[in-house]
Amino acid sequence: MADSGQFAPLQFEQFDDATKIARARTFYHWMQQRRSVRDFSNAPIPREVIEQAVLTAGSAPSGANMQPWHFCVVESAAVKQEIRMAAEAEEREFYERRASEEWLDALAPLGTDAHKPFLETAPYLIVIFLKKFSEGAAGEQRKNYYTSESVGIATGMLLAALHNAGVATLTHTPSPMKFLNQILGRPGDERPYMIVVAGLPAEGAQVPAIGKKPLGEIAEFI
Ligand code: IYR
Repeated sequence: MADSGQFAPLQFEQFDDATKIARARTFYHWMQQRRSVRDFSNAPIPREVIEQAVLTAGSAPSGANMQPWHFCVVESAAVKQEIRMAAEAEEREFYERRASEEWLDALAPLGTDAHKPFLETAPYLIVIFLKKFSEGAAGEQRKNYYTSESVGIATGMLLAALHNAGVATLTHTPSPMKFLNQILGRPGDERPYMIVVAGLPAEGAQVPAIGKKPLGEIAEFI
């Protein structure tokens, strides 16, 4: 191993095979119950749940450990309203003009439209920004690597952490999302990556009757 860095002993918990299998099954059973929710209640969620989930996301691997993400957690009703107004304006453009027939056909089973009340109803909007650059120790600009891979992994871990804590989510990407830099006061070189809407489902919330592909369709062992 290169001797240019500093190293510490790995902390790694070991399980016997039966325990490995049991844990893998339990985790899958839990995770396959995650659904994208579009009908949220305004019931509050303790802020610490969100803080812990963001810490989990921030523990993701990233290119050269540059951690090229920033999480803006929006609780303010006024800011949520601003985001909803701007997002719905983009979505109207999308549904009325920008989206191809093929795209609208693909979305039909989800029953989505330009109307996004959940952006105000849900207690939290977690807006994830992707940073092409980080600030070095001396304030210099440093390039980040594999940024979309890194932020994608962190976002997946955020969704898993919130689901694990009993918080429902929606990954929402009004396009384009540049309005988020302006509303949230983020630098122009950060790319809004995703809005993760987080809260509890409204009573009687419904979700599209869609499923996931079986193992044989998504994987092969060679
Ligand atoms: N951003 C739009 C459209 C949309 C696009 C995809 I791809 C989806 O999986 C879901 C929605 C909207 O939120 O309605």
